[in-house]
Amino acid sequence: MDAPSIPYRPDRLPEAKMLAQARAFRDLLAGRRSVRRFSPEPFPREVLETCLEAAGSAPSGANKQPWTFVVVSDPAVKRQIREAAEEAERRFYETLAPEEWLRDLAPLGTDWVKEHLTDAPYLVVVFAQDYGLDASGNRKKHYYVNESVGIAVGFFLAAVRDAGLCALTHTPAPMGFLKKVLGRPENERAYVLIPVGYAAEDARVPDLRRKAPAESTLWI
Ligand code: IYR
Repeated sequence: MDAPSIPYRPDRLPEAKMLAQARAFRDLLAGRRSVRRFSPEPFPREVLETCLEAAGSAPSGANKQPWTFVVVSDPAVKRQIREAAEEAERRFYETLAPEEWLRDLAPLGTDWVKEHLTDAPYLVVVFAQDYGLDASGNRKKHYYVNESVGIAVGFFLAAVRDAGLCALTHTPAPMGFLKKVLGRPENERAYVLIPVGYAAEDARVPDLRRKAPAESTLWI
């Protein structure tokens, strides 16, 4: 039996408009920077809800949508997350990180202090579902989980940028504490933690250079 389907006729653009839009979107994304100093100023919750809907429109293995977004705004929970993250990060920077890794991080100016975890109005904690659980607790297969969740996070970062807000893809190492603090079920694993908000007035970012197209693209 054929699976049910519906027609799909996405708008075509005239070529000049196609190029103009491609350039505008490239420029919008090129202006995105990872921000580590946030203003505590709030922004409308509906904007974040909408950006999360954009994230949820990402393609995923067998359309399983194997992600959960936990949005934290409760100051006590943010503080708990910051304390646990800083404890893990302090161990990383002071003992675990190999020399080469620390050298690679030096241009970013990062250290174990994570004020963004309490300053940003929202922390979006993304969980990957390694398998599904139905209502009776039976395991359901999920596919290409890391790829699917990574694409959803990419959609989310683009949506946040388009809304004029800033974000940071933060992966405190190790991230196991997030599952405990947020009481997530056995099938979920913390994937990335994303503070979202306005950049602080005095925020600065490293003077990074992006690869030129010829360094990353091959046309055959
Ligand atoms: N998790 C640490 C270290 C860190 C690692 C990478 I790779 C980065 O691109 C940035 C930081 C931290 O968040 O400081």
